[in-house]
Parts: sequence; structure tokens; C-alpha cells
Amino acid sequence: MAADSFPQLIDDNDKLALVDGDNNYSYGEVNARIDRFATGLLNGQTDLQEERIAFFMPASLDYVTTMHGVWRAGGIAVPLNVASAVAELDHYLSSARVTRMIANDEYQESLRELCASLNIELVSVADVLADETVALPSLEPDRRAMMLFTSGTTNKPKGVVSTHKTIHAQITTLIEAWAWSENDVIPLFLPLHHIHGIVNILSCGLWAGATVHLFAKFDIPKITDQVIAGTYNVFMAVPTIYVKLIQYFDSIDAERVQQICAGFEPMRLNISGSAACPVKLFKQWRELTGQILLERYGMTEIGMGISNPYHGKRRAGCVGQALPGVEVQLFDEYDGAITEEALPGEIRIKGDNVFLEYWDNEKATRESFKDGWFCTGDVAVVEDGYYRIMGRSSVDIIKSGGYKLSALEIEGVLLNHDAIGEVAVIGVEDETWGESVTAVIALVEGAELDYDSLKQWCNGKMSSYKIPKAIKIIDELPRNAMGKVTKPALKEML
Ligand code: MCA
Ligand code: AMP
Repeated sequence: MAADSFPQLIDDNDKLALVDGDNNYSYGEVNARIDRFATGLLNGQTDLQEERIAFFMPASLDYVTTMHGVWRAGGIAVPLNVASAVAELDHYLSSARVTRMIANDEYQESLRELCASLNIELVSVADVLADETVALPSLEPDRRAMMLFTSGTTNKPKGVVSTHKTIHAQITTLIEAWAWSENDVIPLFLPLHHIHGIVNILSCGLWAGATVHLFAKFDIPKITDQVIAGTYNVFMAVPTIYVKLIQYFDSIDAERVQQICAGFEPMRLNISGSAACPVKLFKQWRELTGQILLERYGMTEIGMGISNPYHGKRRAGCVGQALPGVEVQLFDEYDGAITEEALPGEIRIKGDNVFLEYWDNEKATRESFKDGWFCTGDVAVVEDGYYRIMGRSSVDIIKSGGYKLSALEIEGVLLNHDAIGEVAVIGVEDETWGESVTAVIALVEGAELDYDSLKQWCNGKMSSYKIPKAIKIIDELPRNAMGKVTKPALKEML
């Protein structure tokens, strides 16, 4: 591979790349391990020819080895959410036609039956690592590299396919815009099946030669210990994480709060994204830590598109301007480009950062582009040269704690419950989660249902963060003249 066209790690052998608990790994060690893993995956072949290889593991040396190993060997990396329910995994694995699954001991048991039924070979990283390395294939930049599943306005999540070129563009634009350097040290505690964790933190960090501290989950005491120790100079998170940090401050003594805030204060950058950062939160964070949050806007299909400036004014409630190499244009409902400020329109995006296709779904891919622009479904307005996100065109998408959830997917599961006649799932404004999943239910005649039993019934049928946080039982769902449930009316009612 030509190092300048692909997502890569720097080749400074001694520089510290990853910290995983008490273990430190240099770029030299990680690079060598990736080559051994890629060689093992190839197992005599010269190129994986876009074989879909799924992996099911939290942030770890093995995760990095697997992701880059699949890339170097010419496969398509399919990182999965370790919190997925089996039914969700079945959909991801079968729709992507995955042939091999990489998971380590503790996770293998939960996957064995499913992998066997789908004829997927289940192996650990150690099983694959070769003793020696062979020459790895030379790949064209437009080869498919990664598939991430995203929920949308359809019942089942779609596989978003990016090429090496896409990921390279997504990384390099952020390296430039946010001034990444090898002096950076950043914690990574976000899930690694989404762009935020994969590209913005892990891939940018490794491209820049920075040090990335890996956490299997958002472990507030451990992470804040390191903040107090002055370990990090960059911090990236979803708004819910800043809210949770502030909530944590209420549960600890004033001296520790002061130490944590003093640890954030000298950092060169704190970023918020994946969901709207409320102005109140922006102000609270500045008062507590002195940090002016840099808010940016992105999407699985495009990586990052719009960002407040690194140098220059970061405006609360706004997401800033188009990133370098990204074209952004607002369009009205008649597909006319909006050229005046203050008129809202749909955000459409062009650039090398835009994904290639929805896997095996030509129709959905075609419908999501107009005249070469990718249509995001998000509505924004420009005010004094800054984009401000106003909302989404679909009421069926909910953003909870940074996760994009499909109301239709959740409704599809809930409708299998014997007591539920009709259901509409909506996102209700919430201080912690941004939007909180709420199910409005009309029961089957004579049936009864309480929240706790429904929550229990949902366990194992969907990832836990999709399970409604509340239910509201009503006699009949409101519908318009076409028979469609009027979700805006329901939202207003709640
Ligand atoms: C956890 N819970 C949630 C969520 N997360 N409920 C609703 N929404 C959520 N997002 C629930 C669990 O089901 C559980 O419920 C309880 O909270 C505690 O779970 P736990 O895992 O301990 O919670 P946590 O560690 O505090 O997790 C909160 C979190 C997490 C750290 C904010 O949700 C998270 O990592 N979110 C970020 C997701 C992300 O990276 N999104 C980026 C995608 P119970 O106790 O009832 O079982 S967007 C993207 O990539 C684009 C390109 C972009 O712009 O960035
Ligand atoms: P996902 O497909 O999970 O990557 O989520 C992408 C969606 O997150 C976008 O289409 C937006 O609706 C939302 N989003 C991301 N960043 C922001 C932001 N800063 N403000 C508001 N919404 C955002």
C-alpha cells in the first residue's frame, strides 16, 4: 500500500502508540503485530479480495491489530457492537455475508451457535497471528475497506461501505483541521463500531503518531484519575458524556471536582459531537473547566462534514463551517440550492469523505444521492457564516447518548409482544440522553402491561440502549387522513 493513500500507523518504531491498562505498545510493536495478523488472515492467499471479516471486541491491542490487519490483507472490516443482541448480530452477519469472525475467549461462547448456523469460522486473534510475515497486497485506494451498520428510516440497519480513500480523506481532513500531532495523548472510551471512536479518535491518533489510551468502556473514575494526572491534552466525547461527568461531580467531594476541572483546563482541545450540544452544557463546561467545547457535525456516511474552528471563534449551538475538502450545500424542498443566509434547508455533502454505497442495496444508495450530493436528512441554517443544525427531516430517527436509533426497528420488535396492539416509538427531549426512547402503546383489548415487565421482555431482543426508557399507554394512536401515526402530535402530547 502507498502509505499516503491509506489509513496507516506511523512507522516510528519506538514511539508509544497504545496504552491498554498496564500495557504499553510502541508503533513498532503494533505495526509488526498487524503484519503478522494480516499474513495469518491471508493464509497463503495473495489478497483477501474484499472478504468480509467481522470482529467482536472492545478497544484493545487486538482490536487495532484486527482492523488494520484486515485492511492490509485486502478485506472489508466489519467491527460489531459488543453490546448487540443475537437477533441484531444475525442481521449484520448474514446481510454482510461475513465468512470469518474474530473474537477472543470471553466473547466466543456467546457467538458460537450463531456463527455455526451461518457457517462463519470463529477464531481468536491468537489463532490467526502468523509467526513470520509475507509481502502484503498492493491495494487501489478505491477498494472497499470497512462496513459500519447504521440505523435509518428503514426497519433494519444498513451497511455503510467506505473505501480506503474515504477513510483516508476522513482522517486527513481532521488532522489538518484539529491540528493533531505526535505530542497528543487522548483517551478512547467510545464504542468502536462507529466513526466517532474509529476515525476521529483511533485512526487520527495513530495517523498522527499520537498516544491513544484504550478503555473498554466509559469508566469515569479511571478516566478522571488520568485527567487529574495531566495525562491527556485532547478529549473527544458525545454530549451525554460531558453531562455524565458533570453529574459525577455532584457525587464526589469538592476537592476532587476541582482537581478534575484543573486537569481539563490546560488541554489543547475538548470536542463534542455525534448529537447536538445544548448551549447550557457548552456554558457549564466552560465555567467548570475553562474549555470552550469545539462542536462538529458528522454522520456514518460522510465522517465529519462541518466543524467549529480550531483557531477562531467556537460558537455555542452551532457546528461551524465546512471542513477542508468537504463541500456542503443546503437545499430547499424543491432541490434548489439555498444561497441566502437564514433560510433553512437539508444539508447535502460532496467530497472524498463520502461513503461508497449501502452494502447490497443499490436502491437505497441511489435514493440517498441527488446530482452527486449525499442527502443527509439533517436540516440546518447558516447564521453569520456558521451552520446551525435545526433538526432532522425524519421523526423516525432518534439520537440517544450519541447512538442513532431507528424508531421503526424498535417498533418492529415491540409489536411481537402479545399485549401490544399498536406502538409508536418517539424520542423525547432529555437532559442526559439528548433524546430518550419512549414507546406510546395501544394495548390489545383486555391486555395489561407495566414498564418493568416490558423492559425485561426486551432484554436480549435488542441492544440495551435501544430499550424504551418509558412507556405511555393510550387508547388509540393519533393518525392523519392517510392513516399514518402523527408522531409530532404524540411528541407534543408527552
Ligand atoms: C447506555 N445506556 C443508554 C445509552 N448508553 N441508554 C440510552 N442511550 C444510550 N446511548 C443505558 C444502558 O442500556 C444501561 O441501561 C445504562 O444506560 C447503563 O449502561 P452503561 O453502558 O453503563 O452506560 P454508560 O457507560 O454510561 O454509557 C453511556 C455512553 C454510551 C458512554 C454515553 O451511550 C456511549 O458510549 N455513547 C456514545 C455512542 C457513540 O460513540 N456514538 C457515535 C455514533 P440499564 O441500566 O437499564 O440496563 S455517531 C458517529 O459516529 C457520527 C459519525 C458522529 O457525528 O460522531
Ligand atoms: P450516525 O449515523 O450515527 O453517524 O449519526 C449521524 C447523525 O448524528 C447526523 O445525521 C445528525 O443527525 C447527528 N449529529 C451528529 N453530530 C451532530 C451535532 N453536532 N449536532 C446535531 N446533530 C448531530
